[in-house]
Amino acid sequence: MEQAAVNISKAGFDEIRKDFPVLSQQVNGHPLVYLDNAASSQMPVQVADRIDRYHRFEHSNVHRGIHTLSQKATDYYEAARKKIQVFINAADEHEIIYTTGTTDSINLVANSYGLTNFSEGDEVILTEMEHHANIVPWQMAAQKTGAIIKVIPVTDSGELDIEAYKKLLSPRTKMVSVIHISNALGTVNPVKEIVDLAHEAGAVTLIDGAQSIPHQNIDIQDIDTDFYVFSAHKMCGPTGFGILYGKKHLLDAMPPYRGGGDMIDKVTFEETTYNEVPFRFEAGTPPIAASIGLSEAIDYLSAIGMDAIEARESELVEYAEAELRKIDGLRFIGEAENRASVLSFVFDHIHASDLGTILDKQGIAVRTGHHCAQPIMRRFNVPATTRASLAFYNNRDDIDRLIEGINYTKSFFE
Ligand code: 7TS
Repeated sequence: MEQAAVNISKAGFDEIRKDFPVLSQQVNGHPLVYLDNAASSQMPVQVADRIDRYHRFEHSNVHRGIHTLSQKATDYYEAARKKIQVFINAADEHEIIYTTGTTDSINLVANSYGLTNFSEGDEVILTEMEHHANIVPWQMAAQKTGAIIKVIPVTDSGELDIEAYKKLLSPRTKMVSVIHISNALGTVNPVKEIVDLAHEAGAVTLIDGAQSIPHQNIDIQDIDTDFYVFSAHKMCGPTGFGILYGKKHLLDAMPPYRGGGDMIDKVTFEETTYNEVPFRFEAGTPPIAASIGLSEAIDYLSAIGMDAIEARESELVEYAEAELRKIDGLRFIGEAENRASVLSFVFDHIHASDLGTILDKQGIAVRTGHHCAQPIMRRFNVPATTRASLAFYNNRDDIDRLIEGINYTKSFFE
């Protein structure tokens, strides 16, 4: 039976935990405390049920069939595009391209836009806190074109050095590609300012929104970025699906990245002409069920309200930070003024993986390691951190359990 999303103004955040059955299980003999939301968030039953119903009763391939089921699947698939457009306030639904996730979206831009627009000596500006997904595709494009990667440094508190960024910008800057919220530090970057400065220098921008889309209201037209990318699985949706938003005039001028069915206009052995945007970038049978799942996830998040989610998470982060600060020997990596949902920390005498393993034995799921952001680990001179990352369905009890777990672990090392 399908459940309606909880009305948060009536029910309060603790009520919504019942939408996430995964949270009420025992792990290693303890009630689960899930604090690995930056890696992947959990899926509410409303989204799981919607995907299940599609598979049971509605499945067919899209864009090809004259028959009713195929037409319905196409309608759902395209309605999801419209839903995503409205959710991020993009100007046109054709600016929404389906990909397999943030990584895939960046690879698409680096290959399609980068390989056509970069030449010898052109510059791509990244930051020291990027996820590898926003480093490696640009390096690969730079190797092929002779472009050069420049890096905005990070201050001791984990913020971008905006003055250094201004100095890096030049007429040679072709692309500025920046993480919105750091998955390793939690820093919220001033993306509007970064985009404005890039545009003044004549550069194009990409914002990696993998960690921002689940936590705050995103208004693409207000940020005015040229590209914005995110993954469904970090916002209560399914894995293997994500979005590339791009300004229409840029997408229209970009060549396809992958060839195959659906992305063509006419094919002969001599020549192929291509379909219009966004279909030009969606070769082959697409992730139909996943698009419907993301659409349902957006309905779920919207019913709660992104502003309410942001406020809830800020309150939890503030509480967690204050409680963690009381633990002797704990050192935060990343203490930006403007920080969201991620708490990364180290102890001098406890390795992160030991801490993570002992926490897991107590049913507490955190992530340890370099978080696919090795350059920022090097910047702070640590091989790894322990990272607790929060979602709106976490509560103070989860944080109290984390603190207890850390104190228990510490007792082994003293
Ligand atoms: N960019 C950022 C900022 C991310 O946090 C991640 C995933 C990605 C890109 C890649 O997303 P994907 O969906 O294509 O894999 N971050 C993490 C993390 O912090 N722990 O596991 C995955």
